[in-house]
Amino acid sequence: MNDRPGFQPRAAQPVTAPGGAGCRAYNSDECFRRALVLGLSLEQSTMPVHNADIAAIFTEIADLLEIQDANPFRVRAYRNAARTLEGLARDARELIAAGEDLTALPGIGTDLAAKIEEIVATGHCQALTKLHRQIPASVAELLRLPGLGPKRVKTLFRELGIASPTELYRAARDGRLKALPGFGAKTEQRLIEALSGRAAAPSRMPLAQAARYAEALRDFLGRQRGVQQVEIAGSYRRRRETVGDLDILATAATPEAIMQAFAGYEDVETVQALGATRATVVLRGGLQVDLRVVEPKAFGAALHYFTGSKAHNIAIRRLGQRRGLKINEYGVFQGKRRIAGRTEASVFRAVGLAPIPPELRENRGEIEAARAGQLPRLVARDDLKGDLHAHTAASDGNNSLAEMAQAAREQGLEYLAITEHSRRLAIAHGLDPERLARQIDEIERLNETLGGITLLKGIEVDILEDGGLDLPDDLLGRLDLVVGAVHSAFTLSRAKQTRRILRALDHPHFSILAHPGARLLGERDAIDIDWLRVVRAARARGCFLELNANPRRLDLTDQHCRLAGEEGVLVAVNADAHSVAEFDNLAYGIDQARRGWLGPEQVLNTRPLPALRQLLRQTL
Ligand code: DGT
Ligand code: CA
Ligand code: CA
Repeated sequence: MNDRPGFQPRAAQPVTAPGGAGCRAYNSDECFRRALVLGLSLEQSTMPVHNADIAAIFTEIADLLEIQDANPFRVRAYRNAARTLEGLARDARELIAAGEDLTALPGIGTDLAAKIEEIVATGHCQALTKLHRQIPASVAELLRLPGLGPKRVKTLFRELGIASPTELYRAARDGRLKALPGFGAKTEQRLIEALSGRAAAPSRMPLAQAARYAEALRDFLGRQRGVQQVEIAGSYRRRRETVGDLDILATAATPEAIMQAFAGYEDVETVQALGATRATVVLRGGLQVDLRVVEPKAFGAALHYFTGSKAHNIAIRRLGQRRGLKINEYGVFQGKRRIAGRTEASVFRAVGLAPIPPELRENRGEIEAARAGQLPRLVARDDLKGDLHAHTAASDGNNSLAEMAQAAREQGLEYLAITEHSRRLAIAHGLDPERLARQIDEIERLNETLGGITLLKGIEVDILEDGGLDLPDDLLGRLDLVVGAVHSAFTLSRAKQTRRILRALDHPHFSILAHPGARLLGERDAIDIDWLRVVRAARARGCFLELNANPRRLDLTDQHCRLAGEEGVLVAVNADAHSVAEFDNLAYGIDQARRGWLGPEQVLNTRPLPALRQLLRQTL
């Protein structure tokens, strides 16, 4: 999980007052993001302002005032108001609409009540805007760094004139921080680490990498005393190929216990906010995690809301509005009466919909499909009967034919195609005709002795720059299937790249176009091709497209899966395993296929072997 040498887990340092419940309800990053969201949404006038949004604004005001050395009572007033808002069962917006007196709320006087009304009405707070003019925005950025609260930021700004992360990095590197009151060598070191890693760290984490943190954390939280339900919502639950942060929801008999456990979790690097029912931490490795503890009767509504996507939520809320219902993270309301929210299914039912699988919730037609009773039955891992792309030690894999066969069988598969690289890919020890011929014989011999699984003879042949294939026809004709892939000349123009792929598909023995976009997530962009032409050509030739399940590839994208499905081209979900352990990656391919609306009948390797063989013979 963490490959830093000499890595020592250590307890987190909550950035809260001792014993205090949540003195920082939100970090300013979140405030900023939310402010952005609000600013945008108000222009489109679709997004209501929630209590959390108001609380975030008040928290940021308090932070900035504190940096300015303002009257501590004023600072505390904003913090208390933020906490009050977060603890309210009803949105301030509703209270105002109902003509209720906000000053009846604890800690809210006439001044703060007016500000709440202002934020609800406009999404902005003049007081915050004014503060932003006085304090360089870059100073506020310092608040987002590990271990830096308003007090320390104030010291940095006053004593050393540090107003940006860059200046802070220089001062830390030069050893000027440890002399400051409230700073030590340890803090200095931590800041150097955080600041030097910042530029390099990608802002989104691949799903599989996030999963290693997420699943362990979910298990940990689930084991805490009094915890009833734990779900990871957000893009993680929608199984997007990368996640920005994790959004965890829980119900618990005693929220304090789970909040404390969360803040003290061994993988936590910094606690950015710790309140009574919500907290934000950053894990080692940089993944941010939000935890919210909600009431059981609102769990389904919160799960739906925080699963998103935002576009899906907005569309669902509109649907509710047309039925006179109000839908938010606390439930579905008819007037003041909560009519649904305990389960997610109850939320969908309230707007007349069958439950929509999280993978589809992108407002890409799933709501219309649910209304029409036409949600697809999505493919599942158990539907897979085989895998059509694997390597052994003969090219660049780690294991023998027999070991790969056994591992595939243990995964419940009935067939596995062995598809080594071809000679052109010398770094991968690609096979020349002679070695491929030898492997063909070897597979035939091994199949006699294997039980419960059949190895198919294949190749992952390089598609050359002109669209030709890297091995002779007669040899390719002896194989059960030919998987072709682009491993070079990634930057050809769209016209040339498309022509290259179309020529490859034209080849008489070509079966499956492997990782069609040839991208590497976060490392290399997809090749530029005319996707519709390629998909249609594949259909015309009886060829198939691969969805490569390696988490670094996930190639096809979800949208291209959907295109293939709609155009009637079967998709092969393959692990492209280079070792026995990598068959587990099939799950990520299935996630992506589901996001692409694919059902089992649209996936090639859900077919039993005889049906598969027939389909492979039909390639023209
Ligand atoms: P990410 O973290 O960038 O990979 O993507 P998400 O979808 O997890 O987004 P995140 O973490 O910002 O928020 C989690 C969910 O909360 C999001 O999918 C929908 C919901 N949500 C967040 N902000 C808003 C909002 O302003 N309006 C609505 N309707 N929903 C929101
Ligand atoms: Ca998220
Ligand atoms: Ca989030």
